[in-house]
Amino acid sequence: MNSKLIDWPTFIGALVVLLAVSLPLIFYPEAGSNVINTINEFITGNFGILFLALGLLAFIFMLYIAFSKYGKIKLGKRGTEKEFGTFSWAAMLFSAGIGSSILYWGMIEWAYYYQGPPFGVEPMTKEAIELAMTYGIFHWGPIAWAIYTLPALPIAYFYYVRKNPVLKISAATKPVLGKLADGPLGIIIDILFIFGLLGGAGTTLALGTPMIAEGIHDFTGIPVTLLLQAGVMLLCTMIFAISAYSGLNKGIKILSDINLWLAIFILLFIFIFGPTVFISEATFSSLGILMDNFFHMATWLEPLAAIDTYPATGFPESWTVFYWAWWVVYAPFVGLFVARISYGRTIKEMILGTMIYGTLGSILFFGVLGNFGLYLQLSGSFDVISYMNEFGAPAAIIAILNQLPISGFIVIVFTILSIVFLSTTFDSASYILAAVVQKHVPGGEALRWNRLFWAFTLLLLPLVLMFIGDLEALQTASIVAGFPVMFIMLLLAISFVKAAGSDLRAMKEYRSPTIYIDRRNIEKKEDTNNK
Ligand code: NM2
Repeated sequence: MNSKLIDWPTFIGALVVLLAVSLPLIFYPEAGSNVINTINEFITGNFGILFLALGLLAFIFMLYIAFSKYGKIKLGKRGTEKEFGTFSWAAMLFSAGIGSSILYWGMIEWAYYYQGPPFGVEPMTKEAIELAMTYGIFHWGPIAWAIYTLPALPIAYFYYVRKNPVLKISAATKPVLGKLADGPLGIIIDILFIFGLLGGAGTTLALGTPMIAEGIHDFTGIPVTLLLQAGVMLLCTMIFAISAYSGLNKGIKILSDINLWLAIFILLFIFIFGPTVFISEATFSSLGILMDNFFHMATWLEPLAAIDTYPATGFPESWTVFYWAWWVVYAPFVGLFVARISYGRTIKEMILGTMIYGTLGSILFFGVLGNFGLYLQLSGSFDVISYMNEFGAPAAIIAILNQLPISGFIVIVFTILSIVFLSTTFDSASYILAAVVQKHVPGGEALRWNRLFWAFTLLLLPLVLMFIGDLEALQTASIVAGFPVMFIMLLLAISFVKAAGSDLRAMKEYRSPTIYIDRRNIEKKEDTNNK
C-alpha cells in the first residue's frame, strides 16, 4: 500500500464529513431524517431561486463562450487530431453522465406531471398531457447539459492548453483563488465536491435499487424485501468494484459498450413493438412545446403561492430545483471526464457537442420510454397511474414493461441494463473520488486499494438510509449536498474566463477560425515584460 501518494487531509476530511452524516443517522434515525428534511425544506424553500438562476446562467454562459473567441480555442497543439470520433465521444459522454435514473424517470416522470402539472394547469387535462410529455425532456435537456459542461471548461483548458492536468476541482479554481487554492480553502472545496458526489450518487442508488429489485422479483418471484434491495446494492457495488479494480480502460470500456447496445436494443424494441406512430408524434410535438415554454419553465417559481393567493403545488421545489441540484453535484465529476475525452476538439465543439448530443440522448429515452407509458394510460389499455399510486413507481415501471410482447425477456434485459447503467456511473465516480484524494495520479490511474475503498464508501450512506427506512431522504441528499457545490460552479466559470482571457490577450490572434494557444510564447512575452 503506497500511502505517500494519498492527500491525507482531503481523504480524512471527506471521510469525517461522511461519517458525521451517517453515524447520527444510524444512532438517531428519526431525529436524523427530520433534520435532513428540515434542511432540505429550508434550502429549497428559500434558495430555490439560486438553483434556477444558476441553471439559466450556465445555459447562457455556455452559449456565449461557444460563439465567442473562447470557443475557437483548440484543446491541443496545432495539427492534433481528435482523440475520439464523434460517435464514440458522444456515447462515452452519455454513459458517464447518465445512469440508471434515466430508465427510472424516463419511464415514469410523465405520470407525476400528469397528476400534478405545473403553471396552475388542471391535473389530467389535455394541457397537462402536453406538459407531461415535455417536462421530462426539459429536466434532462439543454440547461441540464450546460450545467454538466461548465466545469469541463476550466478543466479541459488546464489539461490540454496549459498542460497542467487537473485532477482536483480545487486546482481548477486557482486563477481566482490563487495560493488559497493550495491551502485549507482548496481542501474544503475538494471535500465539498466529494460530499456532493456522494449525495448525488446516493440519490441515484436510492432510485435504482428498488427498480432493479422489482425487476428481479418479476422474473424470479423473490419478494422485494430490504434484504433483496441490500443485495442489489452489493451486487452493483461488486460489479463496479471489479471493473474499478481492473482499471479505467478495460473495466469502464467493456461496461459502457454493453450499456450502449442494451440501451439501443430496449429503445428500438419499445419503439417498434410499442405504439410507433404515437411515440414519434408525441416526441416530435414535445419539441415544439419545449421551445414555446423553455424560458417559462426555466424561471417558474410560484411566487403567488408565497402570499397565499393561489395554493402552492410545490412543483418547482420538488422538480426543477431538485433536478438542477442533482445535475450540479454530478457536474464537476462529469466535467473531469468530458475534459479528458475532448482532446483535439475546440471549446465550441466540446460545448455544443455535450449540449446537443446530451439533449438528443435524453429526448430518445424520454420520448420512447415515457410516451409508451403515456400511451397505455390514455388508450385505456393499462392504468399506469392507479397502479403507481397503489404499488409505487418502481413496480409501475416493471408493470409498464410487462405490457410488451415477450415481456418476460424484456424485463430481464431491462434489469440487466439498469444494473450495468448504475455500475458505469459508480465505476467512474469511484475512479474520480480516488483521484481527488491523491496528490498525483501516476499514469492517470489512482491506486487500486484507493479505488476499491471509494467503491464501497459510495455505498455506505445509501445502505444506512435504506435500513432506517428513509430512502426518500436520500433522494433529497443531492439538494443538501448541491448547495455549496453551486458556489464552486461559479468559481469554475470565472476561473476559465480569467485564465483563457489572459492567454488570449497575450496571443492577439482573435480573427483566425481556430486559435492555438502556445503557452511557451506567452511565457516568453511575460518574461520580457517583467524584466
Ligand atoms: N442526473 C443526470 O443517476 C443517474 O442517472 C446519474 C443523474 C444528474 C440527473 C445522473
